[in-house]
Amino acid sequence: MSFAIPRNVPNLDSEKRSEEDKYWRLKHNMSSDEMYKDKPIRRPRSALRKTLRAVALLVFFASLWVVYQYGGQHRYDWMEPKTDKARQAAVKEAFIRSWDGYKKYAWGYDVYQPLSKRGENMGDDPLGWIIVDSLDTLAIMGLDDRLADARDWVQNVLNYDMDYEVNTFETSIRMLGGLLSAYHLTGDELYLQKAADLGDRLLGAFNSPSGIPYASVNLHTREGVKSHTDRGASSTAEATTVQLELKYLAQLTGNEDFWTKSEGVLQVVDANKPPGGLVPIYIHPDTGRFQGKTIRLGSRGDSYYEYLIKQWLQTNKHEPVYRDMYDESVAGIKKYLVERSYPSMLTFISELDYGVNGPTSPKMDHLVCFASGMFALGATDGQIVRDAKKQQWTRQQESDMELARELAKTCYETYARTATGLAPEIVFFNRRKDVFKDFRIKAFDAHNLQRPETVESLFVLWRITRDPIYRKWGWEIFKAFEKHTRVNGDAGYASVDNVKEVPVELRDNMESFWLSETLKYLYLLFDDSQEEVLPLTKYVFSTEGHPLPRFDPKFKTGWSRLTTS
Ligand code: DMJ
Repeated sequence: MSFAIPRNVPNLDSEKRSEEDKYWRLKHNMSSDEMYKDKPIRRPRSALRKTLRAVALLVFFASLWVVYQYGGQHRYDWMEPKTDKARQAAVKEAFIRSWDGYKKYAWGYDVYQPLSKRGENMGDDPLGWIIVDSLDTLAIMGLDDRLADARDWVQNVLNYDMDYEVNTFETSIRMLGGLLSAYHLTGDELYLQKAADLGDRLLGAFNSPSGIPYASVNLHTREGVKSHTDRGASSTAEATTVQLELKYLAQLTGNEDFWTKSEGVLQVVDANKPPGGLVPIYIHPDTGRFQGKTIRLGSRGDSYYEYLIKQWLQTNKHEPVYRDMYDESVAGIKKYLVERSYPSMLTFISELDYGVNGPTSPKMDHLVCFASGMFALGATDGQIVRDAKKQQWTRQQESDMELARELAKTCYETYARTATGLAPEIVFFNRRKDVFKDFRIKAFDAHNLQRPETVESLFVLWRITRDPIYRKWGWEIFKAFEKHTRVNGDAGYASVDNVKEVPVELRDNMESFWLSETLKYLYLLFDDSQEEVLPLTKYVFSTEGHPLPRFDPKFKTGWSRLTTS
């Protein structure tokens, strides 16, 4: 049975208070008198006074202690579910609250503003940004009625024949990935039809001189559109993070175009021979050459590395070229980017603004936190460590697992060490021995957009190590989201303006990845079903958290590397 967690409301009015009392009584099966178990029995007057005074003092010091220990969290902890099952139910409740708020106030819109309780589309017509991105989470959580509402909308409203330029990458990972995962989980042909139609339209983005997809594509004319900024360059991560989706679509439909166009991108990237397998964050669709020297595992660089290892796993290891590229990149990351902070020696991944021969910058985006799960996945291919060790266990696997664990700890600390318990968008780590704070958060970077990368890695590490610490950390993070990002009333959850300030100022936006990733990963983190749900040995999770099955590919890799590591 699931139950709702009352919010932390510092000044409860009497009506709310009595509601909460009622809840407490129900939960503990008590009558209203029984609630006050510490109520003294009648005694002679003087004894009564003394006892009262002692009780008052006790209560006073106990309250001081509680405030000191928990600060504003006390009311929340009071109701805290203790078992994994109850915690999973609490995550599901948060999803339901988010979904129902969206349904009530912004149904069908692409953007949801839970504070002003309204929605907006990005173009003239809706793309299904929130609904399509959430289909598989609805299926995984068994929310069948809500999934039926969503399906109706997809069938009756969603039409991708729109004269509108969409971002190629975002539309692929959120819409195409969402539809494909929903098709796999439900077997409902509607989702495959929509995916095939959308995939056809997206293919226009690849008609560039180099085969590197344009940043955008018009869904009606199917013409690719160069980025209006960055001198027309596409982001490297964006160009290289559509392959899982398009390859699965090729496998399902038998249309080889989806396969060849998407894998061709990796051939072009590799032909640049990036030193250490570390790619600059821009690549130009006209030339297929990298633009600029900035290298990072944060924005515009991140999922390039993620999709190398996942492409290898997706096709049941039939395409070793991607494993080879991945291994080269991990060696490069360890050589050029892994550093430690003072005083706690937190492992972090720095950035290179001027290529591999330049100095590193100790800046780390929250986005980088996906890499912990990626290193673990790369070390064991999704198996539990103890099983992987039974076959072969190399020094590289050991070191990748260690890096995965260390980075997960760092990412957790970026939550645990703020006033809200929520991580900011970006931190700067400290490399000076005479400074006693491991990282600082600049004012401009202090927001939290409900991003999933840390809980995603905690989920992967839990599955791979079975170390309960990852559930413990995941629960702490969920509590912080619950406490600070829940919107008053029934509208759902919102982003936070500054994680260093309590009480928080909320931002009027609820991201679709809150539903497709953050809450899905937290839900799966606490799952204890007898038969493991979506095992990592059979599935790859796309960069948007959409589980796609591994398969023996119909099509073969049409290229090989010019040089290998
Ligand atoms: C998601 O859309 C995806 O995880 C993407 O790869 C990175 N950014 C967001 C979540 O932070």
